[in-house]
Amino acid sequence: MAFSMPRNVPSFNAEQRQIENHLWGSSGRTSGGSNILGDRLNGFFTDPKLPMYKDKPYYQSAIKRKPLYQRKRGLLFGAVAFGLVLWYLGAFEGRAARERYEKGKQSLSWLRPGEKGRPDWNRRREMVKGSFVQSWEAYERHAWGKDIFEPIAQRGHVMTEKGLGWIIVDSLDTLILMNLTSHLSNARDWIATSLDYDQDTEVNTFETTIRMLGGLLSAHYLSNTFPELATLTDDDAGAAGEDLYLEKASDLAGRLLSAFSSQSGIPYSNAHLKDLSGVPSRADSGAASTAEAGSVQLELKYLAKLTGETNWWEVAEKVIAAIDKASATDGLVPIFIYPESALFQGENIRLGSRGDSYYEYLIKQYLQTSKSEPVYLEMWNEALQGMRKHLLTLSEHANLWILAERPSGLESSLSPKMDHLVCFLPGTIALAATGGAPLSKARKQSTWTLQHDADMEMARELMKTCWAMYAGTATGLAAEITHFKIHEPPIRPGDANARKTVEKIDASDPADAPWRADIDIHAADTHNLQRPETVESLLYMYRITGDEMYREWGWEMFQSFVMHTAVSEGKGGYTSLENVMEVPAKQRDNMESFWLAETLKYLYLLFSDKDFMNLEEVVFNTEAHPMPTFELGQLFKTGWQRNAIKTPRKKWIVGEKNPNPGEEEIVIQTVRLDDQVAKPSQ
Ligand code: DMJ
Repeated sequence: MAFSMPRNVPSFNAEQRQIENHLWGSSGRTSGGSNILGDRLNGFFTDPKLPMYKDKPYYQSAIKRKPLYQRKRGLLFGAVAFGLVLWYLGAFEGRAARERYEKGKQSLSWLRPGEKGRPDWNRRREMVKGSFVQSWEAYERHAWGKDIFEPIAQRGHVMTEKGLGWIIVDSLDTLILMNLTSHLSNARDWIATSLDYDQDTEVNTFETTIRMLGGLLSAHYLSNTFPELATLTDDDAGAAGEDLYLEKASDLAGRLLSAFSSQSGIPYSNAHLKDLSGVPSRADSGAASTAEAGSVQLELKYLAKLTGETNWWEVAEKVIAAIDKASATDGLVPIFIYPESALFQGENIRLGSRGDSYYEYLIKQYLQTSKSEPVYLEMWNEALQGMRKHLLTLSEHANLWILAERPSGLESSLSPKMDHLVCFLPGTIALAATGGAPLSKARKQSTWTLQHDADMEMARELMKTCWAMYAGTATGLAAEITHFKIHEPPIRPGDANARKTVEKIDASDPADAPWRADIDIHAADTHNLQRPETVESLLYMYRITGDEMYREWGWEMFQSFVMHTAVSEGKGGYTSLENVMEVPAKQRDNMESFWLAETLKYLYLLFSDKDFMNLEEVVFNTEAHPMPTFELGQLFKTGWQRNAIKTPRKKWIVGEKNPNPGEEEIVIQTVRLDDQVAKPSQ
């Protein structure tokens, strides 16, 4: 594919910066080293050329402020007056929130439909679809074609000059699955006439791959494989061309390819869509997040399969080979990696932000090619054992299974916190154990072992913990991050002194139920972005175990979302929350695209028949876009082998003693700062 290559890289326009300030600045926090943090925040506030979009929590509290007494007196008076205004507005807002909530509660009586006997899952599924339609129509009315939607202000914004169709493209496959023909027709029309990737802008490689490339590829798959769903008229299909989604996907992928031009093949965090250059992260000393680097493979490999172009395949697997060569201990990888040298930065290990989907894509790559590439299963199993050994611990009062973090490496202490993002894990463990088959079927296979039973126990227990993160708040919705009280010293499940985990968790349990005493939500983490990970896991757990309890938990969550995140009783769409610990919950003004792409889709599938999107036939990418499993065939094979050296490689400075004797020389990491000369990192 040929592209023109102009060299000028413009600064982002003021409006876009404002949007990013709003989005990033309003995020919560998650753990990280303070230098790393400093880098991030510096980059955030000073660099006009920010990566396009990120859905990652940041420390807000770390912004340094001078003590008040050092400021001028006038400023102090100003601040007091400003505080009074804020207080007044806050009080006003509190009243408004209460009124909104009471009104909403009355009008939402349909939520408890008075079913007699067995729950009517078809009806519940239609209610989820109803919420999707409300969200979509509010977006159509107020922000059509925009990348960001603020349902309360009833407006939208683009993230680039012409916009990227962020919400439209991310929603395509949900529109198809829900059979929303006329809405899909509008979306398709917009893509055919307005979506143009030839833009002078940088985008985040990972986010654009999982949401946009994944969305287009999934729409291509579904519309070809299930033509009876959301069937378009001949005019619709003809006008835009049969292969509209695939053509757009190929164009976009061609532009993202530049991100993979680093020495090691680890992608740079950003890609410039027009000048086709990869751009390292301007934070984190140029390091990429390991989850981001390791979560583009399903999309690129499916594109390779569809087009027969093997370069996509090679690019994708080179990344995993490089991560493997960096030699994680017990399969657990630090959350940053340098694109040039493929050396890990720091020792922060977690399954939350920046770590999560690296692990998810290991097992899903194994399933994508119909279990014919054992290398990915081996890496997944190693990591899962590593999690048991280093991260799993029990809570103090109810012995809930907690998947904690090791912010300073595996030899240092546990940090007992779980990002909501970690809740993809229970479902993924169950998926790995059975390959997506129902448990009853999987257990009859000769390959089933006691280890698989133990893995299913881990999946069930972690699912229960994620449920407790919802059941333990006033709104019934989880906070962005939940901390837990754990035993001191920590106790692991299976240890001689480990006690039985609490059997049942219910939102109606009394205030002094022991499990409630284990949950500790910090003030900075109380927001809820309508994230999907827990309902995602519920879908896997329900399909695999057949236990209806998981569907019921999903139904409770859906009701809580409707009750607290609806704008104008749902007619205005649904939005994020500031604080899940208060009722009425204060709302934020942003509807994430993954509310449509993931959360509502997973709920819809949870309430659908079990063979609708059979888990043995599709893999969902990390943005919930289903793609088919396939055979390797003649064109493709695993083109790499695992690294035999198991000790983590250390970064070193040229001229110093090589800490990796016997290995090829490692090129020192270089960081490109803006458009200046490359400089060695510290
Ligand atoms: C989504 O973009 C994806 O699920 C990603 O893997 C993690 N963050 C959001 C949803 O929380």
